[in-house]
Amino acid sequence: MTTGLKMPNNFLWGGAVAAHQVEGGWQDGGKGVSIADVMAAASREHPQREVTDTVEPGKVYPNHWGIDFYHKYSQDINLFAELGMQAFRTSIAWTRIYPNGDEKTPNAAGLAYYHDMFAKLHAQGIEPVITLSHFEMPYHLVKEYGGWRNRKLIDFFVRFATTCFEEFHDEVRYWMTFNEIDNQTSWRDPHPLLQNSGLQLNPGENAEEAMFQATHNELVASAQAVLAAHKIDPQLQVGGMLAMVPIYPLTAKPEDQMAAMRAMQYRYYFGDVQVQGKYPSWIKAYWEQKGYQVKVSASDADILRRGTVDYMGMSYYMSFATKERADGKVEYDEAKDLTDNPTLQKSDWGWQIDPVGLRWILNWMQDRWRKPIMIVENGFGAYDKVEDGKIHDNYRIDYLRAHVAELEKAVVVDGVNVIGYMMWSPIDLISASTGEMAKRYGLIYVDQDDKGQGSGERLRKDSFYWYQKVIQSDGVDL
Ligand code: P53
Repeated sequence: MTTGLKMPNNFLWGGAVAAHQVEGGWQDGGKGVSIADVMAAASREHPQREVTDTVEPGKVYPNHWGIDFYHKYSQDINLFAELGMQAFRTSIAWTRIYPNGDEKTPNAAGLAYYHDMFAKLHAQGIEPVITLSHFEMPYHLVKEYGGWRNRKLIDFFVRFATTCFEEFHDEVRYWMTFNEIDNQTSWRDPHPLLQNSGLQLNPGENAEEAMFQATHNELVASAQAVLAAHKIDPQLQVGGMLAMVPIYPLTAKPEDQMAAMRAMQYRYYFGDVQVQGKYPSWIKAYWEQKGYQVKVSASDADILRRGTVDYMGMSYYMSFATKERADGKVEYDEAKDLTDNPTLQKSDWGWQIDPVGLRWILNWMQDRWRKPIMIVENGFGAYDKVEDGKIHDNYRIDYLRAHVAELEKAVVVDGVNVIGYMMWSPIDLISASTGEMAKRYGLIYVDQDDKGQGSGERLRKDSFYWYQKVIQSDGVDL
């Protein structure tokens, strides 16, 4: 492949995971039950993960074991060091620190676990990058309080965040508040509402209104967390985190252009609030037309205005396309208004592969928000085959190479301020959407199947050696 462009010296190359997808040890060290612990596995054909009130016999709960990172982190971090990773993004499981979420004092064993992990990372010269809430809120907060539609969650989250900042501010500089807060714009699907906000809809409840209420509370909590972090240690960098998916107009028809503009406004208003400190104008008009009563308290506007983020974290996997609606309305409903893009190929899970879209969205973010950007996820879920102890995952290398090449153009040619790239994922893990192990993302293979069976052995894939060269050469050798 042609050589890539040289990336700045201080650019952070790394890899990302989330606690619930790797740790396992779901009842170890005083950990409480998280929403991920009651989410049964699904499959590619039937992707809907069922949430059960209790752990039911006969059902498969893959987040109970993850890839046993809870016990194996030390050896896995050695592999990350061998890979050359300069940064490692994971999350702090809320339920290890506050097992039920509403306690007054934190769980010492949980704090000790992360101190140890961060020490191990620093010993290997790897910078930890930490998400506070990555699809793993305490299930108690769902059952007792109704999840994020309840304002009490703001205090619980801010207490958790403050504990983490006080405890780890010498060890962790880069933080993010909520993972992919914008995934909830597909509110017609119950999964993101549950996964992001712990919402189980009441009979007759309007899902979209509930989404706006829950995410308002999250945006206030996020802003309060930023303020708390800067008070504890002004050096701390706190970001938002969005799943960036460009939504293109299908054609040059003005109506298609308008549909795409509204789709982008709708999916990314979270970023407007987190960066600009206030809601965009279209939202208030929209709430009014729909008759939504989003409860906002008197001090919220001031908190949002002051608690703006230091940078924007983002994931990138794919792009969407949309077109004019048959009913002529300029509205966006993610379950109804997306259309295939005939110019793109799809992954086995139907995700449209679009490397140029990464350059496109980085430019869009730079122009709109003018904040540093950190790519904290980008990767390819695929079936892998082990042959004689080797995994020849050229398809994954092709995906990553094409995306890194476009990232480099965005940084070097277009001048976009991207401070790091953390691919998803250095190691195989449990898929968030389906709970499968078979949808593999790793540069390191984990010998384990969808039911948790296997030796758990770690094997370096071909992509491991490829990424090692990319990092060593500052992005020149793709
Ligand atoms: P999985 C949807 C669309 C884009 C990214 O996803 C998404 C999702 C939700 O699944 O999630 C992020 O494992 C998420 C990770 C997740 C990763 O993308 O469903 O932050 O936790 O594992 C890949 O294939």
